[in-house]
Amino acid sequence: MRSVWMALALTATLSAASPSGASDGEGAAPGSNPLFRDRFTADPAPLVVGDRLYLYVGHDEAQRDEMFNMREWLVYSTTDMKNWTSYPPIMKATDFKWAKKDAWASQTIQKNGKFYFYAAVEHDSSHPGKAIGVAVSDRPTGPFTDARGSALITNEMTPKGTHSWEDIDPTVFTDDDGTTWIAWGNRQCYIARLKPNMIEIDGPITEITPPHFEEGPWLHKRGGLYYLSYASLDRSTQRDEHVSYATAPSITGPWTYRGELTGSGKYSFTIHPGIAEFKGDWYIFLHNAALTVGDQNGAIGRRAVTVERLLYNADGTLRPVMQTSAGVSAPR
Ligand code: FUB
Repeated sequence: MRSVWMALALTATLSAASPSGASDGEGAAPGSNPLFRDRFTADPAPLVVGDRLYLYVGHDEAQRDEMFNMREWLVYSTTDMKNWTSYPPIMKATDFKWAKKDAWASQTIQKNGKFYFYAAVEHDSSHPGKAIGVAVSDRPTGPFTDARGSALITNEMTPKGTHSWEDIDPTVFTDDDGTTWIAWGNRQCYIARLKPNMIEIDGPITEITPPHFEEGPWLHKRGGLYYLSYASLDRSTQRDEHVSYATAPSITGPWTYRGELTGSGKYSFTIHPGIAEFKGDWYIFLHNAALTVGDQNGAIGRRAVTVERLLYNADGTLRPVMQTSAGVSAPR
């Protein structure tokens, strides 16, 4: 089957061939974008623990025209959104013994005194296609170890799906009643309840695909309103992903499409939102492909994470977000 991703990869690599993007960041204001300039990072997923925000990312290591080369996940932390601490890699894709490769998008959540890390990887030939694993640690900075010894979600569990990479990009959210939900997908968006042990699906998998859904769902709640933000692609008019969102009065819906939240990430086909409230302010993390490291330009597989403030209107809708160079270094 011809992969849409492969065609888009070529387009995105070519369009990224001539950026005079951000480079090593010497002299860059703390909090300006991209956040990390010594290596390529993607798929940002924030987690707040006490007075510290942890940001989980995939490590982009694509060489030349390679589409993706992602072998491990990294974590950074901050207490002020401006100065970041880095740590050793928290896990490799192949630390899931049943996985072959591809440390794709992830999210970590705290529950029962532990940290649960959900991540997309390529399964071995026993369950071909992408799959979602869950790993656990006593600390947000890991190291994380496989919590099951098998995938939590495999391609066979979503049989109506059209392609082998549909089960990616987990987002996890604990509701006020203590129930944790997991949503994920590419082209189709699914949601299911997790058992209290956090490592098994509880009950049915429901499809909730919103308009123009491409991938990268992110669940959050503010006041009484639930938000499903996601990388969207209107295939009739757009070449690169934007971020769109839907809202609902409950985690089980009904979801109302609210339109686009952002345009595309500079030079990037993908964009991947991650949202968190930290010390009274809301933030949206994204990625673009505007960073140059050494002689390597940004590309579909050489991305860089960014952050912007996320603001709400009085009715709970979100104000449009622009990816900027100043990021949160800009005065309010
Ligand atoms: O980083 C690999 C894939 O690209 C992610 O799983 C998607 O969300 C897109 O960002």
